[in-house]
Amino acid sequence: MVITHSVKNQSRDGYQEAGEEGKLSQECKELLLSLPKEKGWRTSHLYKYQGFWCQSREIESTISFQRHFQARDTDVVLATVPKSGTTWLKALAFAIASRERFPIFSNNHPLLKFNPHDLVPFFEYKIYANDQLPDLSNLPQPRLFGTHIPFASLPSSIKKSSCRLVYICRNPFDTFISSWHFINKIKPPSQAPMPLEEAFEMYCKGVIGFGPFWEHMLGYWKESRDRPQKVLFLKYEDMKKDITFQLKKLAEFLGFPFSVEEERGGVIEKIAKLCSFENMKDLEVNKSGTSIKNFENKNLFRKGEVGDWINYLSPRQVEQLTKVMEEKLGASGLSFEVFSN
Ligand code: PAP
Repeated sequence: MVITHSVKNQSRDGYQEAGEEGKLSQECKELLLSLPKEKGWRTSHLYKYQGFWCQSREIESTISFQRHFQARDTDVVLATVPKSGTTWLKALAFAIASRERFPIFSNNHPLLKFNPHDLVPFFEYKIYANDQLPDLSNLPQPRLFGTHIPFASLPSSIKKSSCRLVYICRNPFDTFISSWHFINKIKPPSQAPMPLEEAFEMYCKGVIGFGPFWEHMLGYWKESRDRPQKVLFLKYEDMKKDITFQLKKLAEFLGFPFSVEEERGGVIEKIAKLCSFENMKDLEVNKSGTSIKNFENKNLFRKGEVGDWINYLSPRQVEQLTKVMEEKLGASGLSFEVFSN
C-alpha cells in the first residue's frame, strides 16, 4: 500500500534547544533578540511571537509557512491547542475524507499501520521544519494538514481561499493535566520533572506552547461564528459524549457526508471504533513507533477521559483556573463541560 502523504519524523523536540538555536537562520536569530521571552516548559525559553508563546524553531517554521504556503480551496486544516484532541481529530478526518481510497472495513487501513500524525502532517513540525520547502502539489485531494498555530497567524492564503478549518477545543483543566503529564514523559532523563504547581502558574499566565490558551481558542471561536462555513468548532467533551452525531457534522462540513447506505452499513460506527482511544492505543505503531522526532507515539495516548483533572488539582487551583476562564472567556459564550457524565 502506498501512502503518498505519509510523513515520518516530524520534530517538535526542544531538548537540544541551545544547539538548535545556533542552526537558525540569521534573520530568525535577530528576530529572537527582539522578542519577549520566558522560561519554557521543557526548553530554556519560550518566545512571544505574534502574540503567542513558542520555541525558536517553531518561529522559523511558522515564518516559512506564512511566506510559502498556498492554500487550495479543497484543503482541510485541522487546528488545535496541544493536548486538545489533535491525534483523535486527525484520525477521524483522515478516515472520513479518504474512505473512497481506503475503505473503512479494510484490514489494511492506513490508520492500522500509521500514527495519525504521519497521515496528516503538521505545517510547523514537518512541512516547513528545518528550512525545507516541499512540493505539496502531488498530495492526494483533499490535502489534510495539522497546525497548532493561532488563527491570526495563519497565512493569508488559508484565510482568503475557500479551504476549510476544523478546530477542536478541550476544557482547560484536562488540557493542562494532559500537557503536564506529556512534558514529564518526554523530558530527557537528566532533567528534573516539572512540578505541577510551577506548570500550573505558567499555564494560568498563558505561558505554554501556542498559548495563551484563551487567545488561541477565541481566535478560532470568533472565526467559526463569523464564518461557520469556513471554520467548524468542535469540543473534545462533545465528541466523547456523542461521537456519531459529531462525526456526521464533521463529514458534512468536510464535504464528505455519509450516505444512507453508509449509515445503514455501520460506516460511522466503524470510523468511531477505528479511531477510538482504546483501539488506537493498542495498535503496534502507537505502542512502539515514533512519528514526531524524539516523541514516542505511546505518549500521545494516556487516559483519553473527561475530568481526570480532579485527581490532580487542589481546590485553590480549581478556583484560580475557573477565575482565569471566567475573565478571559466569560464574555465570548464559549464554555466547557469539565466532568464526565
Ligand atoms: P498533541 O497536541 O500533542 O498531538 P493531542 O492528541 O491533542 O496531543 O492530545 C493528547 C490527548 O488526547 C491525551 O489526553 P490525556 O492526556 O488526557 O489522556 C490522549 O490520551 C488523548 N487522545 C489521544 N488519542 C485519542 C483518541 N483516539 N480519543 C480520545 N482521546 C485521545
